[in-house]
Formats: sequence, C-alpha cells, structure tokens
Amino acid sequence: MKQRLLPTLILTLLSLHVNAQQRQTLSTGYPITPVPFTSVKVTDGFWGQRLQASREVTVPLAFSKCEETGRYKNFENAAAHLKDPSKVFDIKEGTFSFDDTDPYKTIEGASYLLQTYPDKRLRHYIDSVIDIIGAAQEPDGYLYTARTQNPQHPHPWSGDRRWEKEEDLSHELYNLGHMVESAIAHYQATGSRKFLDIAIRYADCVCREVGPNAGQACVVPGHQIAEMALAKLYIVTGDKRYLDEAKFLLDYRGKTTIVHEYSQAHRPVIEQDEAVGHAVRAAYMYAGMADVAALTGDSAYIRAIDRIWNNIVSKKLYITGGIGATNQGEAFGRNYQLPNMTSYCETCAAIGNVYVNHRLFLLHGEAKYYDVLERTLYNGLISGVSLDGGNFFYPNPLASKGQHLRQPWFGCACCPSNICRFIPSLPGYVYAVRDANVYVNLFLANQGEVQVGGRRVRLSQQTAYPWQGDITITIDENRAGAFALKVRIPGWARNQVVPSDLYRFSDDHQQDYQVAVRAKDGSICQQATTQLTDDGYLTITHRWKRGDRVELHLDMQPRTVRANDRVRDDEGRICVQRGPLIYCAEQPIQQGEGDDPLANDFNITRVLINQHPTFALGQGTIADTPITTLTTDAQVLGFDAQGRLTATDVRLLLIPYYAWCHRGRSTMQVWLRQDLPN
Ligand code: FUB
Ligand code: ZN
Repeated sequence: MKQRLLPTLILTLLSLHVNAQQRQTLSTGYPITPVPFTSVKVTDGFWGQRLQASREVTVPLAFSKCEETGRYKNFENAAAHLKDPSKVFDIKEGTFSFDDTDPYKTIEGASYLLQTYPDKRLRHYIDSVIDIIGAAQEPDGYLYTARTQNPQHPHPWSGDRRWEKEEDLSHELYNLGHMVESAIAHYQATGSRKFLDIAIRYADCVCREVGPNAGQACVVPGHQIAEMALAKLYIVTGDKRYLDEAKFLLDYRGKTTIVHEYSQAHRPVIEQDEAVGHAVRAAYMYAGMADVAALTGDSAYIRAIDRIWNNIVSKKLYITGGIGATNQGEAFGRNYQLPNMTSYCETCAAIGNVYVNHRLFLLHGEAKYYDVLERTLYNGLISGVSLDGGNFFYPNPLASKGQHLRQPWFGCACCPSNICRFIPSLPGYVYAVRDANVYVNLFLANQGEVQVGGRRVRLSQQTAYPWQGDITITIDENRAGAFALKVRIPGWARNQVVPSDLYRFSDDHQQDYQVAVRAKDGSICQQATTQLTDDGYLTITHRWKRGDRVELHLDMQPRTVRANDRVRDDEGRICVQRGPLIYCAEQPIQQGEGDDPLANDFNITRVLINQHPTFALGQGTIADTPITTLTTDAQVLGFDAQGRLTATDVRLLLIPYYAWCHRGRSTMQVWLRQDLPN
C-alpha cells in the first residue's frame, strides 16, 4: 500500500512545486509595485456597495447576456466547423468581429472575484465556458470565431485572409489581447492552466504569423490592447518572444500600410505628442507603451507618453476625468474642444485613462497621476454603471435633455464587459510599495497587507470618504521596522483642480488639510517626521508600532470650478466639486416630479447660479444608496405675462454626477451658467 502511494505522493508534491514555480512571475519592471487587490479587503460602504453590485449583478448579468446574445454560440459554431468543415454558419447582422471579447472580459472580472470570494459554482461555470472557447481554436492556435465559423464568408470586417484587415476592423489582435488578459487572471485565480494554454497557443500563432520578417504579416493592431497583454504574458511565462512581439506592435505603428490618426498610426509612437483618434485605442496604446518601457527601459516611449499625458491633462480632459470628446470616431477632439451634451467620454475610455495614469504613477511616483485617476474613478468611470450594477452608459455626457438612459447591454457591449473586469480589480489601486515607502493612494475603508523589504506590514483605513474628509490609517502589524508612509494629499485639497491650467477653483476659499501621527494611546508620536514632498505626497517616516495611526483631515468644502477660457463650451459657467466628486443638477422627466425629494422642480437649463454661491449639505438616497447632496441659491429665468424677463429665486439641488439618471430620463447639467452672456 505504502509503496503504491509513495510515487503518487511524490508526483503530487512535485506538481505542486512546479505549479508554485510556474505561478511565480517576473518583475513588471516598474520601480513601484502595486499591492495586489487580493491583499486589500474593502470594508467600506461606498466601494463595498460597488463591489457587491459587481459580484451579485454585473458579472452574472454579463454571463447571461453572453449566453442570450449568441456569444457562446459563435464558439460552438466555430467548433462545429472545425469538426466537420462542411458545416458553415452565417454571420448574423449586427454582430461585431470582437464579440468574442465579451466572454473573455467577463471571465476576467469573474476570476478577480474568485480570488476574493471563492465560489465553486462560479468556478465551474467559468470552466464550462473555457471548454466552449477552447473547442473553437484552430489546430495552429488561431482563435477568432468571426472567421472560423465560416471561412469562405467571414464577418464583413474580417477580410478574406487572416490579418488582412487587422489594421482596419478585424480586431483579431484585439481579441488576442483580451483573451490573454483574461486567461492570466483566470490562471492567477485558480492555478489552472486551462485557459492560459489556449491563450498561449493563440499568442504563439500570432508570434509566428505577425511580424517584420519574410513570410509574416507586417501589421499592427487596428485596436490596441495586445501590447499590454503580451507584456503581461511575458511577465507570467518568462518567454521573451511575447515582449518582443509587443515591442514590434508598437514600433511598427505608423510604418505600415494604414497610416491614420484614428488608430494612432499617423506617426511612429515615439514621435507622438498629442492624444488623437479613437480614445480607447489611444489609452490602451499609451498603457502598453508604459508596460513595454518598464520592461525594456526604453525611455523614448516614456518621453512620448509624458508629452501625450500633458496634452490630455492640459487640453483634453473633462472635469469628470472622462476622455474622448466626440462620437465621430469615438475620438479625442481638438485641443480645448470639450462639448458637454455631445461629449462621448466612453466608459471604456475612462477605464483606459485609469490604466494610463496608474502606470505613469508606477513609473514616476508622483501623486498628480493619482489625482487624475481619482477624478476619473469617482466621476466619469462609475457613472458608466448604475448603482445596482445592472445598467450601463456607453457615452457619459456632461449634459442631457433626456436623450440618455443606461441600458442593461448593448449590441457593441465593450463597456459593460469592461466594467465587469474593472470594478473587482479596484482594491489593487489603493496601495503601492517602493523600497521602504508605502504609498497610500486611495482612501476607502479597508484592511491591507503589504510587503516592505520582504517583511509584512498590515495596515487599515477607517473613513467615510468621499462623503467625509477624515481618514485614519492604522498600522495593525509591522515587521519591517522604520518605513515611510506616503499619503497622497489630493490636488483638490491643495487648491489645484487638475495638474494643469485647464481648470481652476473660482471661489476664494483656501482648502486645507491637517495631519496628526499618534500612538495607540492617543499621544502624538514625536519621532515621526512629516513632510509634504515634491512628489505630492505627505511623507511620514517613522519606526511604526502596532496601533500607531495617521489621522488625516481633508477639508471638504464644496468648491466652484471654472474651465480655461479656451474651453468655449464652459464659458460663463461653473461646476461644483466637493472632495473628489463632481456634482450636477438634475431634473427627472417622467418619474419623481413633484414628490421626489432629490428633484429640482424647474427647468435647470434656465438656471443662473449666484455670483457668490454658498452650499448647504444634505443627505439623500438614490437607488437605496446614501449620497450627500448640495443645495445652493439660484435664479430661474423666464418671462412674465407681458413678455418681460423674470428671475425667480430657487433652491437648486445638486447630486453627485455619477448618480444621475437613476430615476428615469432626466435633464442634467454639470456646467451651470453663472455669468450673463458677453
Ligand atoms: O472596437 C472595440 C470597441 O468597440 C472599442 O474599444 C469601443 O470604442 C467600441 O467601438
Ligand atoms: Zn466601451
């Protein structure tokens, strides 16, 4: 008995060892290491509610939509064709060449959830979807159902041959990118290589067939993401071919057949200095450039993304943190072209903007990147999903006459499935470490565990942010000795709206913050040194003991903001910001009128804000979720019976922008008129 068991035991131990080794990844190359979301347990109402909605509603909904809308069927059809080539399937009208990415992105989000909330049924379900996906893979690794279902008559965007229309609309490499991102997340969550091996086979096929050498298709992605994904695959597998391929995809952009701004192929990437073209494509490319730069040390990439970041932040960023001004090409507009009603601000672009700013922080270690990230996160990104997690915006406008309404899904479902994968990953944006420095970048109630010099530090935050500005950061365990806590003091708390002159506070309030470092017994820690360093962080160096805490108070006075005069659409207008939140005025059209305590009962487009507005805080709930409201004196313009102008005093109620449009269609404005026309 013993003799028979022993070899099995040895084999099992060996495979466990190999598995552990395989799961060890290479360094990302970034000087700063983010603390993974698996090490940060969110205990906070604000984000706790969002994470719960993601788990209970968004991800299950997306899986059911993938089923209902034939996303899985595409894989099944492709598999049927591979088994019996006489079987071909008509590509349905209204489908997209990237529909495969919706299951991939949903699996990615679900895999993140699995790491925090183990769930056998979910894991089983994901497994069954991966089986369906794997069966659609061609023998040489190619996996693209838009062609494999019907190679003679593929999707009209796919082209007659592989890669032929990649730079246009086939999205073969975009599909690869999302598959790889998802497969890595699944592997990291489960330890199973099932999906990873499928993705590796497709990546290997791409490395063989796409490149600069004779016999290869010399094309770059029509829609970027493969760059980031292949860089990550290199980190996970150690196989340098993937990094080389990612670099090829970047370096040949602007040097192949299609040369246009839409996909940022108008110039070689290192020569670019302005954000142009399709905003999601652009953001994913900048993120990919940062990843490859971190791994290769290519400083030309970094110089280019620094220039482009400056262009965005000083000329193309909405006050909500959204990017992409126009629906023509879902693209960045011209400098200072930031229309409100027609603003595109695609939810995917907001997610892309978070990716870019996160990576620039990891490269440069400056708080200003998180200032932009936080603005996007709390405003133009979460506005993309309803509070209950079940409805989505694709564009996120800054004004509406009632033409906008969140939907449970779209024919082109990129935004809902991107929300699926982003929200569960949020806890991974809170902390980061560099040497003996622990960065505290976001404020939310949580318990985190970080490694400082390979030694464990446990810390937690107690806060009701973004509603209140009191944040306590407690050291719950410290095996690392002395280290610096680098606490981000948000730009808005230092009277800077954004790190540029695109927006400025227009009131004369001076926002402030206070900090105290205390020991467990409440006494001030005299030995702690505290300094606001040039990187925008409050750097507190101390030999931390268990129970020591940083008490930070950020002044949360509501502020009025003006845009740079060159933004014509915001001329004569202000918007209101409190903490990281942008507020808006809303008037529901169908529901709630009259009896809705959070509804203005007058035409908000005719409102004139007081020249010196003051704001009163109130409490309310939208979709059963608590919010802090603001009210202010204003006047509504109209005409009397004689046709003369009237100005009627009103109390204007403002709600957080992300919470608008939860009570049916509504009129909404972020930028409110304060001046008379010039
Ligand atoms: O092309 C794939 C996705 O569809 C893009 O990222 C979105 O903007 C939408 O066009
Ligand atoms: Zn989208």
